[in-house]
Amino acid sequence: SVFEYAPAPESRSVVDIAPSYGLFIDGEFVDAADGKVFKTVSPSTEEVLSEVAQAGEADVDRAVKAARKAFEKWSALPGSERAKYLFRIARIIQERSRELAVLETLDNGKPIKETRDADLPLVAAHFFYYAGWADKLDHAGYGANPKPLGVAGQVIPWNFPLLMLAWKIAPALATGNTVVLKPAETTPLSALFFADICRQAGLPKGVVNILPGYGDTGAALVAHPDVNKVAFTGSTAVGKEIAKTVAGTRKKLTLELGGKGANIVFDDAPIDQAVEGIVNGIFFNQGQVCCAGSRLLVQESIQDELLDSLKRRLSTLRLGDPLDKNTDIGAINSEEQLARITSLVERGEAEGGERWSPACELPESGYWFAPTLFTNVTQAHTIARDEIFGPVLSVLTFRTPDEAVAKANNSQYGLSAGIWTEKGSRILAVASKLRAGVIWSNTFNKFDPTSPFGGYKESGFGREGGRHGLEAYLDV
Ligand code: TXE
Repeated sequence: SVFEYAPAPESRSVVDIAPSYGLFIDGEFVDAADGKVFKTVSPSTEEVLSEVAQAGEADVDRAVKAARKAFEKWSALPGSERAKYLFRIARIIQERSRELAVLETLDNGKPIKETRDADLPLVAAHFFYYAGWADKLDHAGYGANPKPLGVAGQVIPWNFPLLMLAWKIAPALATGNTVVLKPAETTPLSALFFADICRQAGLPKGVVNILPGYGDTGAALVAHPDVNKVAFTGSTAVGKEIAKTVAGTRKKLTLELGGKGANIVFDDAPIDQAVEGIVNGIFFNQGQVCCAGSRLLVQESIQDELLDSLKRRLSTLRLGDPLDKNTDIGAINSEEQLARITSLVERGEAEGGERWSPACELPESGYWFAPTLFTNVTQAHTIARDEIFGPVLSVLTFRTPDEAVAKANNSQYGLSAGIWTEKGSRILAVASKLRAGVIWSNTFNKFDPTSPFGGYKESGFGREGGRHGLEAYLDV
């Protein structure tokens, strides 16, 4: 299959990390105008990986100007020509996927098993998928000759650094827009490697610009008057700030924000399969996933059996060196995120939740959190309401399907849900009542570039992926 790629990466020596990186503007790596830099560390060891230029307002302006200039030619290319570049980028990603998987694991802390088998194949698949659309936009269902918007300002988080970049950049380029993207401050490296891949692919200068930096860099990008489209994935709080900035301008906006996904297990569910799905739902990427199944809703009659199996399974998970291909649970991305998780877990205990973790030794350096289960949780508890964004599962029970639906929908968020049952009719009935943008049945955290992804309620608006993902980048 075209989605297969290089053999398993095994050590950090497969990737050559430079001691310092510049901003990527107009096809060149350059210093920040004010010379500012910041360090990026490996969360599993706290080792400094590299020093990265930090973009300020002047750099944002320079990058947006480069993207504006590039837009004239890029948008005028026939779609079939843009497709060639995107296919080339997709193939280079496959060819360099060992490097990229190791790099992502080092900078983010997630297990190599995940970067190798999930992130990288999905990144390549996303570019292949949107490459395929570039010459078919007349057939996207939006009428003949839909127009690109112009310069897209894109701000992404640290939990899937390269995949979020792919979700943002691939549809933008396929539709003829140009891009200025700000990666998260804790994970700039794979985006800078991607910049190098753009050069390798011969992508015209200025079509993609990468500006590492903190929140103020993102804020300057979003506010820049010559940006036509803003795409953001991150916290609900920052999403609301961005919505305020964009209000009153003609910028088009999509927001992909937090979640508190319900994983609903009925009494007829295949228990072993459900246990795997629950584990994948909340411990994949240490739970730092917007669509994580962070609330387990289990039918009361099978609660004991399910929790026994789940605890046995959790006791087999291996936590440690993310570059070890047997590792299931890697490091938390940053000290700040670890502090956030810790404080919410303490709150969970203070409010009466019962905390359980398997016996598990945490490495001495780096940022770690053991897989954690909370029982004795009610809907009023903070840990049942707030996004924890960590390896922490809150268990609640229900008796009837209606009660399951009511509890699942009792959230400010509406991003994801899972339904576990053998009954097809029940899957359809329950799914139709859930207020969530993505619903899985008898599986969880499955992604595919052909499927639109996005939220209801405070999880944001707009869709990424699939044909719907084109809409965000076109005037139709
Ligand atoms: O997010 P931020 P943080 C949630 C999750 C997590 C919490 C905080 O619950 O615990 O958010 O994480 C940039 N204008 N999610 O603090 O700050 C920032 O530099 C423009 C869910 O890391 O939202 C980074 O590039 N940009 C989420 C990006 O926004 C700004 C993924 C995300 O950082 C900015 C991440 C500003 N004012 C966190 N301030 C998901 N939906 O998957 C910051 N940024």
